[in-house]
Amino acid sequence: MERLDFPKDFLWGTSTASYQVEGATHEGGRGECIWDTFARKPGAVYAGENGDVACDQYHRYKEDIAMMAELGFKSYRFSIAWPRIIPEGRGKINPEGIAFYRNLCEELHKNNIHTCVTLYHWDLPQPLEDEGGWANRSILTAFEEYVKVCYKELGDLVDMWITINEPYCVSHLGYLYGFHAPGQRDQKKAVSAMHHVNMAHGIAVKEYRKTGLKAQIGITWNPNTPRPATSSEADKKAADLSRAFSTEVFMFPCLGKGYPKSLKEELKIDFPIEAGDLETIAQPIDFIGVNYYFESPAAADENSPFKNTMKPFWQETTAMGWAYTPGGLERQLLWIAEVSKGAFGKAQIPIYITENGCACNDTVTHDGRVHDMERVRYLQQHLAVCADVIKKGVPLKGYYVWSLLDNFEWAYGYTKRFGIIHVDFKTMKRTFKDSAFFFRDTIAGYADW
Ligand code: GCO
Repeated sequence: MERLDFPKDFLWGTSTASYQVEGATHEGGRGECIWDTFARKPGAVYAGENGDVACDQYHRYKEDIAMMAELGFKSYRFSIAWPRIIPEGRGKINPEGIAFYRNLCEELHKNNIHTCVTLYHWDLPQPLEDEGGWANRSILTAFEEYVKVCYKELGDLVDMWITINEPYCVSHLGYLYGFHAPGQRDQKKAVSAMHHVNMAHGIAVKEYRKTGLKAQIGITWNPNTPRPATSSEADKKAADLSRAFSTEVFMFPCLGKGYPKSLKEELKIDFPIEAGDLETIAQPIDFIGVNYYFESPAAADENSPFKNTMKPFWQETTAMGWAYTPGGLERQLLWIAEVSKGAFGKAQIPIYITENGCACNDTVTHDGRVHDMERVRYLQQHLAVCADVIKKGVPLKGYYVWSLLDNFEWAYGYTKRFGIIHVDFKTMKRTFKDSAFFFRDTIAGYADW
């Protein structure tokens, strides 16, 4: 029997995001966001599905919090919908939006659950996209206005702030590949968005420090740290370039290292940097959030504009077609600990896994249960890596499973179930899956599978 030991103060959490779980998109004074618009585009989202109802957490948050408390989770990571706070993106503040998030935070604290709040998890107010969105530097004044409202109105109830969720998805998926809202395919806009999302992070940290509030603040990246598909020099270089273009482009400026030189030398990329920008971006942070799902093999590809391509997986894959690669998590965490060592004069920067989990084809069986042992196995493999890297000196302080609930999985709609709680999207009935009970026991210290 293998027993996994986690530090007594290891933070066990679960994650969601506003557009994926809240619903009530036309309620409570909320304005339109880019995902409302994108989901109406034919073919953009599976079967034209959208977040109008989602998991209806806007109305059912007390039930969800009670279920989290029953499982023993100590922290809930959720995001604030910018269009609930400032419906037009700038200007008028929506008091109903403030009230909703205050009620949510107070209910969490009543249940001894810590609040971990993501300021931006992709639901940009549509009027700001109409101005050019993340590709237009003007977004920075709007984002500064927004975060200052959040700090002022919610700062007393938030234990941990995450500035941006996955800058890669904001810029690359939103403006380069078009898979996500706003669905643009324009490299110049994408490169501007990469820089502006880095700037937004720095501004958010800088403004937070001015408040004198004492919560931790950091950022969540979904680092892509591919392994070379073969031991050839060409594939090793391709893996390095892929990591630079999708991960170091965000991590390095934020850690005070500036943009990777290979992006200019190899890909001729110039960022719209203005005087003082790199200093603004490199604000000292209290933690690094990591979203990890899988590791890809990268190979050289001269036909690719980015000179690399991802090779198919040979491993077993989840319902998302993502491989089981727990070894990739170990390699990634060791790499992050190494490259962040000494940043801001700190020996180490604490790391939290802010998302890890998998999609499975879950069904409620005749006995009213969901036997998702595939997900339990995925989680066991990845938690074993977490326990191991801590022993190797990685400053891993907590783990948030993605996700609390089956929810709106972006362009996949509701077809990919990531929750440890099953949601019947017709009735909104929640059902603990076996993976929920697995977490209850793990959090309680019975990680002896
Ligand atoms: C992400 C987002 C989540 C996703 C989850 C599964 O990491 O893409 O933060 O919103 O739903 O990762 O893809």
